[in-house]
Amino acid sequence: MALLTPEDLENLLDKLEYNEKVIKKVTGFEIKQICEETYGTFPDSEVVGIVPVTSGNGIIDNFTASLAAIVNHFGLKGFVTEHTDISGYNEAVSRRADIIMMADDHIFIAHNLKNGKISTNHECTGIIYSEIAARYLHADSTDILVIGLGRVGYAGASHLAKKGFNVYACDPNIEFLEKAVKELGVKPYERNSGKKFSMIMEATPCKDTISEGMVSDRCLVSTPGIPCGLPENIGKKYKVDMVMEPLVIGVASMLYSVFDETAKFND
Ligand code: NAI
Ligand code: PYL
Ligand code: MG
Repeated sequence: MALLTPEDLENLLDKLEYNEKVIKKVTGFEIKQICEETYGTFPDSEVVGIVPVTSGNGIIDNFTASLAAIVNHFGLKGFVTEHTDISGYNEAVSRRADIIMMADDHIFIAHNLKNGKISTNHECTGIIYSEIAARYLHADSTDILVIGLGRVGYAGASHLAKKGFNVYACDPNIEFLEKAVKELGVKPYERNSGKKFSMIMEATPCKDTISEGMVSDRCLVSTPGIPCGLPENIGKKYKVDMVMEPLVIGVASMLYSVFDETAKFND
């Protein structure tokens, strides 16, 4: 399990502001619009209780404070409980939280206590980063490459397959690749095939997973992966557009996934 570090969380809202500009430029949409359309939901002044969890590797400095800043950035009222773990959960409920957010080393959830909806950061991150890639204004086909078929990548590949994209994927874990071929109908991508892509979703914990042979003349790399999978020289040489940030976009996706459906989407 790749864990965030306090360094990853530095200048979070500056990184978000930069990525929001890129997303607007390469898709024509704001991140809020993409989230609203992806889930058919809308915020309604929900109160979000954020509970620090001490299990495993323990508290990550600034993690829950970052979540509160993210929740407030998206117009909701967020608070971090004074207590941790079960005591913190109890405190959040007694302080009338509508949504609980908390993470151990394996799973990071958002749970809406009012409508029962619950989501995980991995799935929501895979969905939103693949949705951003899929909306690339300069896409040259419906072919899209997913690099990494773990918890995030598989969710992204599944989302794209459901939307009807021609999904290619690669992962050294043969079991994961075979599962995606069998269950999602993705095509295994051979690195020496010479096939290039204008849309790439990279979800691995490894750097430089993207090679020169993968990149079309105009290409969007949408990657939650930490560290970055796009080598700097390739990014510069091909003027690759890239959306990459360590937490906020995935958390926005989690929040929208547990909001109530909007009336306009109900008819
Ligand atoms: P995971 O460990 O479940 O899956 C990673 C997959 O990448 C594995 O199947 C592995 O075999 C594959 N992989 C490794 N090297 C590869 C390569 N060279 N080419 C193709 N596939 C390769 O990890 P998970 O949970 O899916 O997270 C993926 C990355 O996303 C991690 O770096 C994690 O820290 C990050 N992450 C970032 C978030 C954000 O908001 N930015 C949110 C959640 C995760
Ligand atoms: C949500 C991130 C994205 C990538 N890896 C995930 C991670 O770092 N998970 C661990 C989060 C632990 C939080 C700690 C706290 O401060 O409450 N239990
Ligand atoms: Mg993110």
